[in-house]
Amino acid sequence: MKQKLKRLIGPGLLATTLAGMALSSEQASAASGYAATEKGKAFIDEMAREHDFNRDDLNYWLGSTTRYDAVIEAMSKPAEKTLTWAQYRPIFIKDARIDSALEFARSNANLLDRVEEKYGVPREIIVAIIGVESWYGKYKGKHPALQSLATLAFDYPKRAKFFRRELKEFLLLSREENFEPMAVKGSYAAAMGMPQFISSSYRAYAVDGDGDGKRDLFGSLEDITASVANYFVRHGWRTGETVTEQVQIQGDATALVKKGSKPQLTAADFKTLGVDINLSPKQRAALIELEGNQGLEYWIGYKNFYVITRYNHSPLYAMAVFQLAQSIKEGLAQAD
Ligand SMILES: [Ca+2]
Repeated sequence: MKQKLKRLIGPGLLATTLAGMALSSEQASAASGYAATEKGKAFIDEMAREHDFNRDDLNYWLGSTTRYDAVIEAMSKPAEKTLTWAQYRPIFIKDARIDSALEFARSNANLLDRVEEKYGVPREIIVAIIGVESWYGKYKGKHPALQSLATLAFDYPKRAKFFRRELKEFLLLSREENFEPMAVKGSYAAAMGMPQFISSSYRAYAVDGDGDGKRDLFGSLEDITASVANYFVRHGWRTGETVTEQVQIQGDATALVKKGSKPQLTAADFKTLGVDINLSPKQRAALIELEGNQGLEYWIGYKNFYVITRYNHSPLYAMAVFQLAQSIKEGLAQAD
């Protein structure tokens, strides 16, 4: 019902009309693009059957969508997997980005007051995330989201399951937020808007900060900042707690580092490396190893560090966000 109304009034009207025309002509029974593939057909069936999408719309969208090689190439070399911390850090922790961050924080000070108050996530973290993700909107992504997702869902077996689900989420999101699916742009993995939410995150965690009834992560700073804060709250951010701190270790850290970013280590575990940390009996932390300019660095990753990795699993990413946030905090304090 909702979809029907939207199709009548929304930008989907053109698509529906075109698809309808095409289907009524002779040649049109020969589907094209991903609509002509077995995987595409099965997907169309599923979306029509289980989610009540119009088949003509689905055929038009996937029929106009073909394999996008640039996305497959990009997927095989994300910076987080090929760079060391020494190489990764200067991409994000540099004067130009810190200046943009401070400018963003200052010009949105009142908004950030409200978001911080409501969600308990400090402004420097929210501002750092938006800075690392899109440099305050400078890099929101130029890849057609539908084509990226369809390519990864149907032509990239390694991550097909994940991206097929994201493709589905993307169409559901487009229907809910009244996006024209073929017009939406994103990163090569179809992360969207200033905070670069993938479709499932957009649906689950984006909020309507300005109360206009839409969740607009492309243009509304109220929606964008509230959505980032909400994402952190929903993943367990603990207001006021330490994120991470650097430590010196003695001995071989391999076994503890291998446990990953999820806090699982006790104070006794840290003691085996000569590190004295204050953890309550129930509290756990992680040991993060980074290859810095001066050799290996070791950092204690507390719960909030892990929460940052829920945004992007790489510890390099979480450390970049943390250090950019520190620079923002210091910059704002100096100006006061
Ligand atoms: Ca809104």
